[in-house]
Amino acid sequence: MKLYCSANSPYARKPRVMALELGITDRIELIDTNPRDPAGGFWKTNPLGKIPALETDDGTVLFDSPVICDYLAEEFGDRRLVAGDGRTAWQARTLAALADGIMDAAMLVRLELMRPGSERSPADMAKQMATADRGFDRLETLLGGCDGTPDLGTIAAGCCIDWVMFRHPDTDWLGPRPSLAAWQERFAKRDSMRHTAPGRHLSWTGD
Ligand SMILES: N[C@@H](CCC(=O)N[C@@H](CS)C(=O)NCC(=O)O)C(=O)O
Repeated sequence: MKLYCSANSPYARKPRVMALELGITDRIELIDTNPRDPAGGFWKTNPLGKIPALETDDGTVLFDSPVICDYLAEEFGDRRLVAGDGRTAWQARTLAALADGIMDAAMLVRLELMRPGSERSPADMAKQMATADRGFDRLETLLGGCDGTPDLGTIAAGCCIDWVMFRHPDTDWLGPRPSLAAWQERFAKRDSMRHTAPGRHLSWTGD
């Protein structure tokens, strides 16, 4: 299989973590992809021009990240990563949707910050940051006190927290949320999370 991804995409990190947890990295080739480059041919793989996308061995293309993660959990994990910590599968998927939504809001702010100042909307950026802030409150409610069992939800949450802190370092995301901070610290110690942390290289070991 081929996973179109990049080193720092938080959405693409989720299936990379899943593959490490499932022990199937030998079956997946990582293809470093700039999704915005029209010359690279990636838009033929995913017409939406977004990573991650997974091409299976029979040439089927799957996107977006929740679909790819579900596929890996169903096909290779005996559903082991579908839900942990006493969550139902629906609760785990909702936790993943919460994490994805926080990343969407924080990504919109990042994209605004990449525009010239005159083209930014401070009101919209404030709205998106407030969404991310409320999302972090909910993450603390759902994860504070939980152990670090990996599943569709916790993997998305771990990728989300790390990336939001990486790209928006001026905000103190975990200081006011000590039980989420404790959860994140535990989860970040997993090999799958260490090898894929933002700033590491795109490889299965991060080296
Ligand atoms: N909902 C999608 C979001 C994927 C996404 O936005 N990926 C970013 C990279 S972090 C991307 O490819 N952006 C390119 C663009 O929007 O032009 C998913 O979960 O896979």
